[in-house]
Amino acid sequence: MKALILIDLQNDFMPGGALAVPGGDAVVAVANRLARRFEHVIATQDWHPADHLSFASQHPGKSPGDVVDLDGLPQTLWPDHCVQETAGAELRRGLDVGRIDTVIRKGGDRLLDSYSAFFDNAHRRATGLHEHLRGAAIDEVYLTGLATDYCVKFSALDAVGLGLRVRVIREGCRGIGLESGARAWAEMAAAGVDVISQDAL
Ligand code: VGL
Ligand code: ZN
Repeated sequence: MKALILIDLQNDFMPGGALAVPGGDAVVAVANRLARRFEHVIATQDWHPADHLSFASQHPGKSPGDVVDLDGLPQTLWPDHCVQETAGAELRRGLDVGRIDTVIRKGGDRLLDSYSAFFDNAHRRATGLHEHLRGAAIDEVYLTGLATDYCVKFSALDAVGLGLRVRVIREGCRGIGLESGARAWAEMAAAGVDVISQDAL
C-alpha cells in the first residue's frame, strides 16, 4: 500500500511567512494534483511551543542561522515559526485538505527540534507516523513539500532507515538554501531514495 506525505505546507514557510522558503507557494498546486491520485494522504505540521529552543529569540545574543548546542546536538537557530495555534502554523490556504486523512504534528518538545516527520532530531521519540503507516499496511511513501534541505530530507532518510520504499517528487519540493537544497537531493539519492518527477506517476 502506498501513501502521499505532504511535508509542512504551512503559512510560515510560504513567501511572506516567518521562515519563507523561496517559491514555497508554487508546490501547493503540485500537492493538490498528486493528492487526487492517492488513497492515503498524510500531512505534517511543524508545531512548536512559543518558547521552542530552535528559535533564536530564546538565546540572548544569537541570530537566526547561528548554531548552538542543544542537549548535545548542534541546532541551527531559526526565526520564530509555526507556533502552535497561530495562523503561521496553519496549512496553506488552497491546499486541498479534504484529501488529507491524517495530520502528524512534530516539534512540540521545547528542548528538541524535529525535522523528520518520523522522529525528533535526537531519534528519542517517534511522532506516531510510522505506527500509522504500519497500521494501514503502507510500505511505500511518496514525499513532497518543504523544505527540501530540512524536513523533506530528514523525513526521507528516516523512511529509508525504517525499511520503507521512498520516492520524493522533485517538482513538489523547494529548499531554504540553493546549495543545501542541491546537496539534499544528492544525499537522498545516495541513501536509496528514488527522486522522481511527477510525470513518472
Ligand atoms: C523546517 C527548519 C525549521 C522545515 C522546520 O519544515 O523544513 N525547517 N523547522
Ligand atoms: Zn521548525
